[in-house]
Amino acid sequence: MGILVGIVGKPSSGKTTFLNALCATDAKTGNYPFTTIEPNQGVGFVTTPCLCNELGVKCNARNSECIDQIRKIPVKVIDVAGLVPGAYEGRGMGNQFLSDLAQADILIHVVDISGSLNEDGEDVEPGTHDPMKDVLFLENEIAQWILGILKKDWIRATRKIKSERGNIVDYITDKLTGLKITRSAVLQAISAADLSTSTSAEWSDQDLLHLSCQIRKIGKPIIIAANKVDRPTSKANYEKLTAEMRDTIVVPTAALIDIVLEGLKKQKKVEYFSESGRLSVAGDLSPKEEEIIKKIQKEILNEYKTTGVFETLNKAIFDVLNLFPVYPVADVTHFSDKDGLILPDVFLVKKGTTIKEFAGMIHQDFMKNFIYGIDARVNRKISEKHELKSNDVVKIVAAA
Ligand SMILES: Nc1nc2c(ncn2[C@@H]2O[C@H](COP(=O)(O)OP(=O)(O)OP(=O)(O)O)[C@@H](O)[C@H]2O)c(=O)[nH]1
Ligand SMILES: [Mg+2]
Repeated sequence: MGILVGIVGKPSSGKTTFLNALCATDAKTGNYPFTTIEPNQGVGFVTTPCLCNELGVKCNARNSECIDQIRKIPVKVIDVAGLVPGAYEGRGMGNQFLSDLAQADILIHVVDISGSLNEDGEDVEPGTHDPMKDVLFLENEIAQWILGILKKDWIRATRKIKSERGNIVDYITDKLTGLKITRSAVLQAISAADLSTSTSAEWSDQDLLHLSCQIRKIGKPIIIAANKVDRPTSKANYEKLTAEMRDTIVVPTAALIDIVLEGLKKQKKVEYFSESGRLSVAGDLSPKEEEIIKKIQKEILNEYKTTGVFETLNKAIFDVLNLFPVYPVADVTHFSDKDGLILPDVFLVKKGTTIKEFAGMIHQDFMKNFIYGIDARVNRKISEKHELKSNDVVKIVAAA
């Protein structure tokens, strides 16, 4: 199925610009609310040092790319309509928006850190809107959405579970399967909300809200892109938000600046590497362009190193979801597949994934017919319960 990243936020915060910068797409942007109605999709790349360097081989990347020994792993990204207060009750683009996000594993919340838009995404005096409000509102909105799904039929269902000795964890998991929320996430959330599974028929509305907040945290974690850091009122807000958000990662971003630099790069006027933020002049610039470049170098790249777009995706995958790369091979001596391609594929794996589950990520039949695995780095047999770790290279031995 692969990982899906959802880009969310209020109208005009820069979600589509962010998608375009991240995925080199050309979706429509605009300085008015609800430019996006139908979701836009793209493919972004997370980067990690490729194992070809460490293992001293020349790789033949296939499901990913390897450039200068950096492995670029594709991840699907979706940019949806702006979210306004009351969406879960149908305001703005309402529930459609939410169902577009159902399959997302993580959300990038693009916030207008300059504080120049009200909660509906309309222009206000720059710096007068507190971005913290947007953060709290979005968390609540998603939790309310989950709560709405849980509450439907709740009383009847919990009575039935009580009388028939059913399992509340299974029931909730079942209700939320459409949201890609797993049984273990539900269990974790119940425990974090301090609820007892044996008394679900007595859980109060407040309990259900707490539970929904925990499910949201675990099942749809959020990373914040503090966007539009190029604007004068942004820096103070960015520092304030970072200080206030202890458990959430906040990355300063300037999606529009990335688009501007990529545009100049296309015209061969600059050399620019978005991932590292390296920028240099490569051709003739007009005085105006020269001024823009100087300003970007001084106010964005010197200050924040990069435009933050790629960093946000990398942090989302590696620091929030805690995924890590694992390379499957067929030949453990040459680290190649059966056709001789070296380190062709890499998969993003969750902590706790066993070799047998990993086999299932490659092909259902591999899991069904799994016999054992081999850790290719040391050429040692591993049993089905063995948990994978970052940068493992493994062979799966399955019955034909
Ligand atoms: N200064 C500045 N402006 C930006 C930045 N990113 C986006 N914008 C501008 O913000 C406006 C809205 O951008 P969009 O990408 O269309 O915003 P959106 O969140 O997709 O908006 P909706 O689709 O209407 O919800 C546009 O005028 C963009 O050029 C940025 O980093 N800096
Ligand atoms: Mg948009």
